[in-house]
Amino acid sequence: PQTNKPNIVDIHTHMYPASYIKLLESRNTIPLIRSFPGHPEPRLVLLPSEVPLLSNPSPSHPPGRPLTEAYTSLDAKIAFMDKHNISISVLSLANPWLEFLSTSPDPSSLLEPALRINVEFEVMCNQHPGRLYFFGVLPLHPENTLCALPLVLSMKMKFKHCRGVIIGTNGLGKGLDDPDMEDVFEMLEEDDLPIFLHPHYGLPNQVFGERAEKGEYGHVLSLALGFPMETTVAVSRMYLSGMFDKFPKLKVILAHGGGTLPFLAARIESCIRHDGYLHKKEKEGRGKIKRSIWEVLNSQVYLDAVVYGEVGLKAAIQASGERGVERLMFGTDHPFFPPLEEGEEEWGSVVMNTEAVNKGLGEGSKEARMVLEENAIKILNLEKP
Ligand code: 5CU
Repeated sequence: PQTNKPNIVDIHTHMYPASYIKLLESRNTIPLIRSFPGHPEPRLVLLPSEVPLLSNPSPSHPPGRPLTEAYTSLDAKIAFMDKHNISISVLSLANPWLEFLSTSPDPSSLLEPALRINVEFEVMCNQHPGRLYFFGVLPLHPENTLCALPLVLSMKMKFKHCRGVIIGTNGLGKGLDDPDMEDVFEMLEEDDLPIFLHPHYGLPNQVFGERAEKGEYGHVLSLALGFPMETTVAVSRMYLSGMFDKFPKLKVILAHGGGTLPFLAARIESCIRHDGYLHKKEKEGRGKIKRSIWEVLNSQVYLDAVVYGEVGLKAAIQASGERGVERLMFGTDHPFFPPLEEGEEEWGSVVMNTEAVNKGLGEGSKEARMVLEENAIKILNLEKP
């Protein structure tokens, strides 16, 4: 990395290892990889909002995104890191992880791919000592919550570079307020493995209307609004169900600055305080949420800084409490949001996130250094470069 800028730690940076790519190549429902006539690169089709476009693909703009080497190549990841002054990356499998396999009747069918992917990440980390860590993937199957146990155990023991797990908002199929998730949360709390919570589904297509469904607005509505709302709903359900009270040492890192949680936390709090049903339940001793959403945000939740602007960044810090600046960690979302024109080497999406930190907190300030580098080192127990 260049020496005149602070080193950056990127905690939100994805890859699809070789075995996952092979899996997607073999599929004909999403997630899948497919080639379209007239387009040299195969395309990666992931999102539920892309399904309507798959059955009738536009010849000029087929669904999905080009599967470039940025998604698959470790050399490309390292070159990206060097270009953007990133000294350490905490890699994770991108959405939708292994959720599409959870419909198989045999829970163990998830175990083998999960194990293989985690091994692939560990091998990558070993190739670049000190520069790479990863969030592992879990085999979450509705029929057998404990099938993740051997992997969780080996994350601490065998995978020296594993610093937590990435999961989606669906959990075992019924969200993160599902009582069956308690087994999973308990294992992660016990092993002090933070959850990196990341969206995949967005909001239902109908919310965005016919023109969006026909692809007229590209991915804008699902990614800018659907993804953050999905995270907000998932973590709010988790909070309302009392999961944070049950697992007070569980750490949850929310993608994209917590979705819209920083902006909506006070509204959630007010709705709780003024809800007749919850009030009655509490009076009858049938359950009380012990801590306010603010207290949870200040103690168990961490936010990434993938918000692209100063306003969102400051909201995320403020929502995270008096010492909120200690709870934000920089991310890029690489390899998503690449430059669209050839020859643009620096990624505009990364520049926006870096500038948000530098403008919001002051370039070179102690606070900016914390968000760009130091918080992640401390929270995720990384080796200082
Ligand atoms: O562009 C996209 O579809 C995505 C995605 O699927 N996941 C993500 O993390 N960012 C962007």
